[in-house]
Amino acid sequence: MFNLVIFGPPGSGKGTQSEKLIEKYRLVHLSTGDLLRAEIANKTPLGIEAKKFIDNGQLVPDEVVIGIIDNSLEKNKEAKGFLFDGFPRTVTQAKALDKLLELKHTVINLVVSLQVSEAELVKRLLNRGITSGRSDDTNVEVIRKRFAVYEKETSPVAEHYNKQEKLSPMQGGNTIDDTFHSICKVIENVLV
Ligand code: B4P
Repeated sequence: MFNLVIFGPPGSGKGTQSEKLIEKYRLVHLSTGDLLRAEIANKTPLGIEAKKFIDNGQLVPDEVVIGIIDNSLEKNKEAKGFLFDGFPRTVTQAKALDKLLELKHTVINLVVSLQVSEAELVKRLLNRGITSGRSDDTNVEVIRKRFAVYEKETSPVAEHYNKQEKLSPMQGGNTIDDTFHSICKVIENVLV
């Protein structure tokens, strides 16, 4: 089994690269952002609650997203591997993921951390906001709040995986294809 985490600030290209990586490596894509947006679109009680946090630039509570990931792992028992996109976003989530994978006798093999300048991130998110209709991408204040939350709550997750010698920092400010090729090179090194 090969399990990959794609990590980085909002707009760093996690979702974009994940689409390409799942096709190439046949991994099951678990994006907590997508799963939460599906709950919102279906107006489930969980979605209605999550929307308040997302629209305000905050993280959805740990127990909610950990529950979503637990369910998704159960639903995909035959998977050859998973690509975790946008999860874990806190050290609590990272520790919970380690435990869930241990129960399945597997581990995270690699964490790709995309590094992009803040100016480029703002540009990308506002651009996406024009076409996606995503309410968290249209307001600069909400975008800045997401960066602040990332610094405080999410960036320590990198150290969690650094200690496990699984972290691979990578330039994410290049073109989509160049970034994809760099990620593939690192994956091939881990797979041999
Ligand atoms: P997510 O859905 O995870 O999204 P994101 O961080 O905003 O964006 P991503 O990095 O995937 O960017 P993308 O590739 O699309 O999170 C949304 C919200 O959900 C969070 O703020 C939070 O509230 C909640 N949430 C999700 N997971 C959670 C968790 N685990 N715990 C708690 N809360 C959680 O790229 C962005 C744009 O850039 C796109 O338009 C793309 O086309 C463009 N782009 C990408 N790569 C490019 C490149 N190389 N060059 C030029 N443009 C590029």
